[in-house]
Amino acid sequence: MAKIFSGVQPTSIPHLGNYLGAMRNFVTLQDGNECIYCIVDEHAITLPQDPGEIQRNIRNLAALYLAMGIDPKRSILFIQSEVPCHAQLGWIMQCVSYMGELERMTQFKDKSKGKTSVPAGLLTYPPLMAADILLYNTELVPVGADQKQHLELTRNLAERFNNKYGDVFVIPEPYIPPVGARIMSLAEPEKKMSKSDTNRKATIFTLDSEKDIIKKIKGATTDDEAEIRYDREKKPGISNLLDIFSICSGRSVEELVNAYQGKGYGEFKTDVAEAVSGTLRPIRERYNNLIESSELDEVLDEGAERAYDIAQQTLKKAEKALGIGRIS
Ligand code: AQP
Repeated sequence: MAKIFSGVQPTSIPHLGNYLGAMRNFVTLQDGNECIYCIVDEHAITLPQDPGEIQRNIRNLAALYLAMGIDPKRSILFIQSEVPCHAQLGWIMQCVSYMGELERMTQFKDKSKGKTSVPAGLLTYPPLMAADILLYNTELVPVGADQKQHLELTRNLAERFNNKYGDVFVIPEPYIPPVGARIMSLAEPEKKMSKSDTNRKATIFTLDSEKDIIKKIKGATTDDEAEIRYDREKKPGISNLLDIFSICSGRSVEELVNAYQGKGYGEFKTDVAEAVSGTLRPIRERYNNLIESSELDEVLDEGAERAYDIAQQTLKKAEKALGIGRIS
């Protein structure tokens, strides 16, 4: 039995990469583990958001968590900003962090590139993420490959704190799946699928219609050869579709490569689209039943209460170790 924590930003509807790389594993890890999942809305505001849109995204994400299979009887689901301990421990973790190590984070470099004024929150996002994880004595963090560096920083900050102030934090391990950890853009398969991609053909969102899914997969960038084989470097488009197909069909990449020998990209793409539609269809149907229900608010209210009970104990321990506040 492991303690699991992870989160997703309500910056838009989660995409296929978020689902295959992370959220799908959130569901399977519920078996035999203690899971806590979060809607990390304080992370979302590291870049400006429209208030009305982020409200809608928060509710959509809550409904999608449940639609994907998060069971509130087994797991805690809550909104980050509704448990103030995150911001409080986030500040403490900022004080433990060094500017240099934060500036070296790839995501910070990518997201600040070309900007004349960079929000400070973009730089201090990783210490807040460290706080999210450390508050719950987390042992395992299911994430996509792009979060590996932030996870390493979390471990370093926790160890640095423990070495200086005593054993307060559990040191977490990442859980990165062998297939699907880095789903690539359909338009430019050398870069990862991303919510913020301005090319709408690049990203499949988990609530896309079947028509859109088929259109996006049929239009996915591939190559001039007519051979279906797995080669991430030379055939990034086909390899990405093979990864997606493999997870959505439950068949191994090797099995698929053998099955599609001598077949054209057209037939292959039609079958990939069908597998993706088949995976997302039940999620969309459950989402439609949940989005207007009062069940969502009940789950989030209870989730915030249960999360707070755990989080405030760790926060108190950290504050006591540092000697801040009045220690009773
Ligand atoms: N392309 C991806 N393939 C596999 N996993 C991915 N994740 C993100 N993109 C991929 C994983 O999804 C979880 C939630 O991500 P997030 O909401 O924190 O967003 P993000 O990592 O910043 O990536 P996005 O969704 O593409 O947003 P933008 O465009 O804002 O950068 C994480 O576990 C992440 O690893």
